[in-house]
Amino acid sequence: MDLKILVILIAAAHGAGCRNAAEMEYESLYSIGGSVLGVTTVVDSLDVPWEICWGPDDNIWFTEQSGSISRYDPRTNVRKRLLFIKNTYRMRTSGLLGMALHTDMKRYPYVFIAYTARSNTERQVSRVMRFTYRTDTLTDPLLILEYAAWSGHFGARVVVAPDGKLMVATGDGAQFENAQNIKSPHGKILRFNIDGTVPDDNPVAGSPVWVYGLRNPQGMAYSAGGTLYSSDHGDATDDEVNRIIRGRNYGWPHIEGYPDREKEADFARQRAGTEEPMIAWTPTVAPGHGYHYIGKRLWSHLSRIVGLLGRMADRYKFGPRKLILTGILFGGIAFVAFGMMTDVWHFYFFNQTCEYLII
Ligand SMILES: [Ca+2]
Ligand SMILES: [Ca+2]
Repeated sequence: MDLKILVILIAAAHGAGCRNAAEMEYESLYSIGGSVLGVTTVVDSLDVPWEICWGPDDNIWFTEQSGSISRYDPRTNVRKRLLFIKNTYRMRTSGLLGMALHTDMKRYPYVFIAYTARSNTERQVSRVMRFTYRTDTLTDPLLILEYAAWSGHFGARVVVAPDGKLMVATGDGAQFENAQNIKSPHGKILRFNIDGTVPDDNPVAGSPVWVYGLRNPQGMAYSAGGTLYSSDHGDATDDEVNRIIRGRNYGWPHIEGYPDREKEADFARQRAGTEEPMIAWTPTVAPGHGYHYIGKRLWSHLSRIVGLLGRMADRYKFGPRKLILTGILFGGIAFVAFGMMTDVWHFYFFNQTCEYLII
């Protein structure tokens, strides 16, 4: 599989005075309004990248599903593998998936991952792990959670919350009873302290469950104001984006999308604390990860980029379903990309074409 990280550089308004952009060789160059936008591949031959994030070292960190955690320095063009997790169990959508770097790595040099492992028995298991980052390597593995894995619906997005807690989105494992079972870690968003213990102020004492009733949440993002949003893959209908509120029930499998059928409305009436999505899509769109952006000028740029990416989807054989605009909801934007502000805007994103990434 030959997957890539692409970078889009957007020159500052009116395309002037942009040294980095001018030095870059582009595969494509676009003019959008008063801005210049160039696209080039910076890393290729990847084995299904699943997570990408900007590190405090101004490097791009990313996971590959086969078990690699790597770092790419956009200034030197050097890619370095930091860790290969040998016991990764990769089958269709399982493997090394989500990763989050602590937002204050000087004090807390921690990297969190969610992956599927070969256990000591015949069966595969899902794990949430913490590693400590030390000079070009990841050491001191700490197991935060190990739980049952089946053949799909792994969720596996991890983020560090503004309050320093670790949030983990888990899929229901395609086992219908899991999402509404408060004792199961599946079909939930879980909340941990970064040492793996359960915070005292979680909704249920001693339980990592923060919210429940989810199917396969693969996207989480905090807004600048500290609100957590999460996308959730629906079944044949009703992909969702949810505003995550402590202790709420997001309905699955009894409610798909809005509670607009009689049985769904009954369930919502009978159960306190059910929460309907901010938006639901039918036909489904398979929302991936999300990123929250603020800034009017950037928003203007991004609105146009999303349109452009739609066209690039054909050119680079993106699944169009991978690109999703939720900016109307967030007052920002969400798609598989992120940015850094210098005199140019940088957006790195994966050219993901793996048929198993969306279910
Ligand atoms: Ca729902
Ligand atoms: Ca419905």
